Amino acid sequence: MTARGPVRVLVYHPDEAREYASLVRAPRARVTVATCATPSEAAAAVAEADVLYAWKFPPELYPRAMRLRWVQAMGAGVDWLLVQELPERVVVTRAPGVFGPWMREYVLGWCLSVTQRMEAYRAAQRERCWRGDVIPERLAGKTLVLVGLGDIGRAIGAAARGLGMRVLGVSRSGRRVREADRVHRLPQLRRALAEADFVVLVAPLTRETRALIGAAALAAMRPTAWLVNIGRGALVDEAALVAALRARRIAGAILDVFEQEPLPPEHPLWSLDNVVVTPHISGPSTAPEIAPIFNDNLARWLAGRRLRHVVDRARGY
Ligand code: OXD
Repeated sequence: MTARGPVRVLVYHPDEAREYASLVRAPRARVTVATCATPSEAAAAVAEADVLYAWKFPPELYPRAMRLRWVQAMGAGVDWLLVQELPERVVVTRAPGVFGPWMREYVLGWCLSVTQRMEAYRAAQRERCWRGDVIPERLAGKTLVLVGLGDIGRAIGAAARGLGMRVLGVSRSGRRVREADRVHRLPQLRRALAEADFVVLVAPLTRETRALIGAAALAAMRPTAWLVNIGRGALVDEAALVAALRARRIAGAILDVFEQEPLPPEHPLWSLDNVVVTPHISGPSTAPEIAPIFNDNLARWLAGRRLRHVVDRARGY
């Protein structure tokens, strides 16, 4: 993994490439930094790149990246990166620790909006109506099921327990973690779902997790339970979800991610009264938060040391 000569870093981001590039810290004699914001700019520059620091890099350009050895992802998920076109020799690194603090606030904020009956009070206020009959519930004592127990899932689990919730986890390994009262393996998913007041999907999208929440999983949930998806749209069979929501087989869904993004205007999820749609903002990437992770790894790369946060490409995360 030792690098020789100036290392060429290509920073790719549709809107903020310059900001990410401006925060790259490395001796200029050892590193050159180029920025690209469009696929055509990237097509012209990718052949020179040793390192890619990127958000949703166009996969069709990987075959031209003959020098490429390392990609640092700017986002939480790496499914867009782990494509066939990416040569085996390329190391992929993630940015753990950054997204959990954002996403735990998103999840608990929306869970609280349900238990605090916020929508009902706001609607009543618009009608100048005193709804003393609508009583909030306590989040404490309710059960949150986390499907996915990586650093983000565990950050959510810790915060939920801090509010007195019971936390059950579901993961591939079933390994116990401090942030959950109990952990099930994936094949026991439905057993966990049956106990949930809130189900939070925060698993990576892999062969094993694609369409994990289909008709059978939704049927295992209680009619009072809410589904919160902050992972990937394709973790859920959207047609089955729409059917379950329409039939009120579950209470509702808070959805930040979708099979197709932006969610098409004609999609039925927009108009269901038991659905909240947010535009994939639960864990935003910001250059100042990702930069220390990249800079630490870049220093390691220049020193010929092992990179941190390396993705297991066979596992998919
Ligand atoms: C993602 C992200 O990976 O929002 O989707 O970070």
